[in-house]
Amino acid sequence: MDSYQKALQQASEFIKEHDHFLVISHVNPDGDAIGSSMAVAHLLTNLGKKFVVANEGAVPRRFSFITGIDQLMNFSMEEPKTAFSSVIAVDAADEQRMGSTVQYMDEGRAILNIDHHPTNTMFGNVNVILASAASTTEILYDLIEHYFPEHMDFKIAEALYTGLMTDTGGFRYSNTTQSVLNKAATLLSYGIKPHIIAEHALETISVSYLGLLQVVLPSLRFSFDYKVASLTVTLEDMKRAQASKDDIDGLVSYPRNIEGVEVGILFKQVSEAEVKVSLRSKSEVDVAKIAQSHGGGGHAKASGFTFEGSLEEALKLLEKDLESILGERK
Ligand SMILES: [Mn+2]
Repeated sequence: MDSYQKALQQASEFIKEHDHFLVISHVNPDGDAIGSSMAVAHLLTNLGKKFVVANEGAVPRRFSFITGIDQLMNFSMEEPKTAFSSVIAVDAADEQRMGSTVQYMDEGRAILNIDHHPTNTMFGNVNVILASAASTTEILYDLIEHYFPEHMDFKIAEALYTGLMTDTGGFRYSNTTQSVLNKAATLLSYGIKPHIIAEHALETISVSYLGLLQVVLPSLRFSFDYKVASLTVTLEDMKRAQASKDDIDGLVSYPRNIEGVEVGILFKQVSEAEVKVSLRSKSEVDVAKIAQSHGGGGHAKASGFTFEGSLEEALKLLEKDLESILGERK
């Protein structure tokens, strides 16, 4: 049995042996974080276990179609009644990524950590980390298929598929493997409708999203002979477009998708002295390394970090980083 199979077995034992779980993912949850949380929640329900599934931050509207999503508590809005001694963390690379949810854990808590981020710090008592997995839901698929096959159902399939689909950019990114498509195909046998999930999670755009795009597009900036493109979202832009946090997700695809561009960047001003930097790579440039060198994390092709300083300073910092990788600025 290889180490991944062994970890899956330990995870199955963790789930069987414990009860009254706190199920959490990362702050500002994406499709994989939410899909993973809900898949675990439905599995625990099917096993007759008690749990609270929660996050710091609201569920983006495009994921509100997921069956049972009302169970997902937003800990920045409401607090749980008790602390938890058994925790299942999904799609969270480190304890900071879980935000304030960690304060609801008992001191001697046991954590099952399931994730696909190569930067995962192995903070769990049981760690199931597979960096080659396209999504955390792909790992959960393996876990459920091997150890809880009789509990797989429509609700779990819908949640797993959502994570697989969103983390592969609708089965288009380089992490779309034969195994991903085989798993997606098997999930369809539980009655889920891929066009409906895609319509909700990928296709639908809000009026405020388009408004924000309109305001932000003039900030498009190229450097390094059109190998790097960036967009900037200021606090003023957010106000002008009456946009919400949700509306920012996906904006980084615009610079990334431009013909010839290798690295796409989104600079998002969080406050006068804080900037969130999202990095996307289409080439050999490993953007996880850049993010890590500034205290962030992620994958080789998608990463991010928070910078303490002004927008101008953040732009300069990235230029310096990329100069050492891409050579002299042209
Ligand atoms: Mn993920």
